[in-house]
Amino acid sequence: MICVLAGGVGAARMLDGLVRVVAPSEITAIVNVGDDLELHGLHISPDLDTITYTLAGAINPATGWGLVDESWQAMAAVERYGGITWFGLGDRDLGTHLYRTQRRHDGATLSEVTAEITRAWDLDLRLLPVTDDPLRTMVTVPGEGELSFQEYFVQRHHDVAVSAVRFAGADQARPAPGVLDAIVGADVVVVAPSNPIVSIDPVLAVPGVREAVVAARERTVAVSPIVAGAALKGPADRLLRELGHEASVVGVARLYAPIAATLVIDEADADLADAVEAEGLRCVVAPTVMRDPDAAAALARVVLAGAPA
Ligand code: FO1
Repeated sequence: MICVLAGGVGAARMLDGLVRVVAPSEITAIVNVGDDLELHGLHISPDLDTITYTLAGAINPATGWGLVDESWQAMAAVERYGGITWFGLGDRDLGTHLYRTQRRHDGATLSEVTAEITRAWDLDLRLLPVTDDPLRTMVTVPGEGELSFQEYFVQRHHDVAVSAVRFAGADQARPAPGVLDAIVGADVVVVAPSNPIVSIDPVLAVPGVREAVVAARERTVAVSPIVAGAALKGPADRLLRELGHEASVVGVARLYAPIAATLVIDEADADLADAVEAEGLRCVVAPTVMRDPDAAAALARVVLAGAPA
């Protein structure tokens, strides 16, 4: 059984590779929900939806989020009224949020609704929100105070410097059903190439989760989201620097040393392999840029081989 700690786009691509290498029924993804938001009265779970749509082959390849072949009639109608349109919700994507919101009103947990949605897309892997309780990533921007994650990431195009990140609700949040068992029972725990600060940390912030991953350290393999000092997508490199870390595979190694025994880095960083190992992790050098599902499958094989048998 493979357990994957997952954020958004990078994790979705990693999972799209893993399902080509091991049976999807063998895979459980523990997914960040700190990016979730309430908008237009709807509960939106971007990381869960990005993974679902990617594995269903329905993702918008141009953006890495939302559905392919979308129409935008609802957003155009909202625009007429001067309503909120900075967070783009396609007409079919809205169906997901309408369903999730209604089911939550019926009393279903986010885990239960997520299982219904993945089943409706014929996905055999298990997607677990890290918690069914409220958890929201809040970002402090000097001079502006706190922004919600999507206000930072989308509304401000993450082009503002950040001085602090916190995960509102983390202290009261409980791991969703199956989360701790999935980590404890995993033959391999994979830390997907997601943003360490705003995708992986909120997952680890739920009480009990970090401890479970630390206990599984020897069979945990992390994939660096930083290649040659930069993020492939999104603000991971800038966030690392702004929060006092090194935006390199060595900086990622320092962050992940307590939770993973192995770090997979790209060939572009091969010269830093010794520096990574000096941080106390085994270092595996391999192509980590998942340009297509075959590249993702090749990386999945490297990751699974990276864990001691
Ligand atoms: N990202 C954007 O940059 N602009 C958007 O308008 C936008 C809308 C959106 C709608 C649904 C969804 O599931 C994701 C969406 N994203 C958008 C991406 C989202 O902000 C990120 O995928 C995650 O929150 C970061 O991993």
